[in-house]
Amino acid sequence: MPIARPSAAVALEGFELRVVQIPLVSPFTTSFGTEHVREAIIVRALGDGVAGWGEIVTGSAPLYSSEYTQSAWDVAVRHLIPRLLAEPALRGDDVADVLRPVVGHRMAKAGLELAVLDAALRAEGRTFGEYLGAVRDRVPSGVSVGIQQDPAALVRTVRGYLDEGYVRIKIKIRPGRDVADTAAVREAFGAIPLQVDANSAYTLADADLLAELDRFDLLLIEQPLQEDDIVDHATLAARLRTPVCLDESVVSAKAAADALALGAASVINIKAGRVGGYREAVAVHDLCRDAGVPVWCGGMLETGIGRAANAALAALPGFTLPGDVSAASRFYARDIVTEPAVLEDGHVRVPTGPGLGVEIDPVALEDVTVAREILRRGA
Ligand code: SMG
Ligand code: MG
Repeated sequence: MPIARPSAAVALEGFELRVVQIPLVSPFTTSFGTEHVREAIIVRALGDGVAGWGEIVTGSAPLYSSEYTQSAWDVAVRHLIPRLLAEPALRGDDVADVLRPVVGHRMAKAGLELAVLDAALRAEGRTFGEYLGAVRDRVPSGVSVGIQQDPAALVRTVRGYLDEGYVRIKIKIRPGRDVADTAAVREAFGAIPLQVDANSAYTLADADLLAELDRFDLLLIEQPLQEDDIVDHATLAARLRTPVCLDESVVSAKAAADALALGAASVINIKAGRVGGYREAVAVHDLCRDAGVPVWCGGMLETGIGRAANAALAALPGFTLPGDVSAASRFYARDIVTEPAVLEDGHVRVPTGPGLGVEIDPVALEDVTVAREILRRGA
């Protein structure tokens, strides 16, 4: 079900970029490091009487993927924004095609696409969910739990999230913090929906160890091997009973199709930033749906802007597993939108206002902004 009706065109006058740094309510530890502050780039597309918001989900260092704040900022300023401003008027639907000559830099492209789409849809009075093809007004909410001090601390942390109502738990694992951590959560909470995410921390030589996780009846193991290890993932998947889900490896609809054809994954995590935009994310959704492959919506610790977009995306019909679409309070004491996402009965609502359906809290945004630049047409 490809996007049925394109967005209106916007006569773009410029873009505003901001680097924001938002403190996390608690440190977030993955196999590649610990974050205390979320750094991201907030985009504002400035049109003729309209404006739209987007978010570039890069972090401060190239650890999850090769992109990071300064690479995204540089490519946006020097290459991507000039291409967009060279168009007299632009539909959100055309952003990906205009930016296609630039290789890679998918998160940067996705954030710019989102800002243009938001501007166009606000002008039309249409919601982002309608535009994408959402079929639900709320989505089940899973939570991603970082590596804790020890398994006992992990159990305490997970208990807190279960008490809040999260319907699925994902725990981060790394070598040395895998089987015992997973066992502790299984033993403490019984048959809860549980999955693990390795963020590329293993190699095929760890296959026997990873097979020990089979006994925990996990929903899936996410990205055990490196981004480029598609063939190794296929070899591993054949040795595990736990379904293999790919995150980092799926950088496009083509990459998703290839991974499925090779048997490298039986579940796909969809993140718009990682695949270069929301339209490409819908393409991944569509091909998985046609192939009968379950998908779920990943998260990049988004602010209220990207979080609203993810809720809309996760409301598409092929998203049959709960996503990492949590309440804003999972990460932030203070979001940059006036109505941060909240957990209601284990679900997050898909916003219903025009465009992304969230309004920016200008004071909160200003307070977390550490760099700002405006690029205008013809300047
Ligand atoms: O937004 O809830 C969230 C975070 C979910 O674990 C999460 N994301 O590999 O899936 C993943 C990680 C990547 C984030 S590290 C910047
Ligand atoms: Mg992941």
